Amino acid sequence: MSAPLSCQNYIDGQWKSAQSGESFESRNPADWNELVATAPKSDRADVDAAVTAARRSYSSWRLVPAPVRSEIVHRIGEGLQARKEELASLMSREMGKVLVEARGDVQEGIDCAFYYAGEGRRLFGQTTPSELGNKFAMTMRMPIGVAALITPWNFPVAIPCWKALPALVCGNTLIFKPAKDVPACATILTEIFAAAGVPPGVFNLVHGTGQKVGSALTDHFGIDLVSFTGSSKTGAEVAAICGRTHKRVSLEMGGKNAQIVMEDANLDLALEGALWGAFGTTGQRCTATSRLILHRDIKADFTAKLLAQTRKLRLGSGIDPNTDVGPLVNAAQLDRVKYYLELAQEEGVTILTGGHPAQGEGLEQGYFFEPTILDGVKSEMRVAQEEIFGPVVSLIEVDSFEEAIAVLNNSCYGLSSAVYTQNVNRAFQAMRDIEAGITYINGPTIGAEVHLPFGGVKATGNGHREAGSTALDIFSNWKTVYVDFSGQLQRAQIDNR
Ligand code: UN1
Repeated sequence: MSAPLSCQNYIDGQWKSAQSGESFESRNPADWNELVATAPKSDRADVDAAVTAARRSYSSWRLVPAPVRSEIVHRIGEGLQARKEELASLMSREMGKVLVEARGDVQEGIDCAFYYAGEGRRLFGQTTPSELGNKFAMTMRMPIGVAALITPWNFPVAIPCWKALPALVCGNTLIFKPAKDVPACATILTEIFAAAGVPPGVFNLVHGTGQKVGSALTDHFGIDLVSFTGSSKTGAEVAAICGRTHKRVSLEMGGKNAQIVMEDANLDLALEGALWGAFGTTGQRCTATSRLILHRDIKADFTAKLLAQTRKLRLGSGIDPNTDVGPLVNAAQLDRVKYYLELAQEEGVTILTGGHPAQGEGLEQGYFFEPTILDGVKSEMRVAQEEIFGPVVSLIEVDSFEEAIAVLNNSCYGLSSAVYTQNVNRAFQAMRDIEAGITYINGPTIGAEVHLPFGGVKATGNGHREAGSTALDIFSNWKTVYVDFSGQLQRAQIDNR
């Protein structure tokens, strides 16, 4: 057990306590006796200080050439590589994910850094002919200003990197508000940013709750943009406040992702995909597979195999290399999953395995829940409609491919989706007809890569796409520039030919 980390805010290049002097604790969800960190319980006063620093530093940071800004982003990637193991084990202790996945989370941050480091030498605009002679027309990307990044606990490194790195390359200054469950990961990440040479005030860290820090950032007139990942309920509140205060807002919210398995699928492959998609990260991904839509011809066989494999999954601390499934992140998440299991019973579904907080040696002091399979689920039931964010998967039987697509689309969310079929026609129909931001053919719903757009439709998002070159559209404004070198007043749209 390592000594607890004493985290601080990072404002204008200085590590500081909250002005209130108060703090909160971060504990290991696999063993709540282990204190992982303490962190400042910040409020509006700390947010004000961070906004002042970010606004002041914006005037110089926006003028640093983008290739120079991206050299710093490259060094952040190197810093993440150098501290990967340390960060991964800290992450596993702080929010519970198994070590291999924690390494993957850091790796996603590294990949993101090297991708956006290259973007500093592109940031392409367009040149296009003018309708008038001796006149030049072009577009260029301009930074937006001060951006607030409000991030969740399930990807404590990858998601802040998805947001911060393109935002920095575009020339914005930032205030990072990590989820209150992961202050230690956020602190190490901030140390890496500072060591890479991000100037004081350009990247600020303010710890605390959504109610205090998140809302102070969202309604602050010194903030130009909010990039939020979290629940659809909170996202709707964030969007409403940003609407009233004229901010750009990018929202990445819930999912109720489904994997379809057709009767022509490679069943062993579909089984591996389902296990990984449903129970990887203890189901705590916004891309997690929470519905399995199974063709009736293969359902019995597939379900029997899935059940056998699920029963073999080993629960435990994420640090233990023998663990397949770690704990839920906190007591509130455990209560949420328990609530949905009660609801499932009221709705009359069959619990094939799991269904309870897990008992057993080494699990007594953690938020463990048994990997759970619900059978006999109907598409309209609340367990099939609402995001659970835990190791629970619902089986829905269908009679045809058309019905499978209709069931998949019967959701207010639309993030990720997967179809297992060996029929190329069905694969292409699925790509066309599925209502989701991401569709996998013969792969699970989780595992998006950083150089492609990430985001969803319907209540999952508000039209933006993180990652890839599309993230640049969140963090920059287009400026259109006309240069008239005729020496005369030329009037566009006036018929002077
Ligand atoms: C999330 O759960 O919010 O596609 C992000 C994936 C990961 C990212 C998930 N690369 O599953």
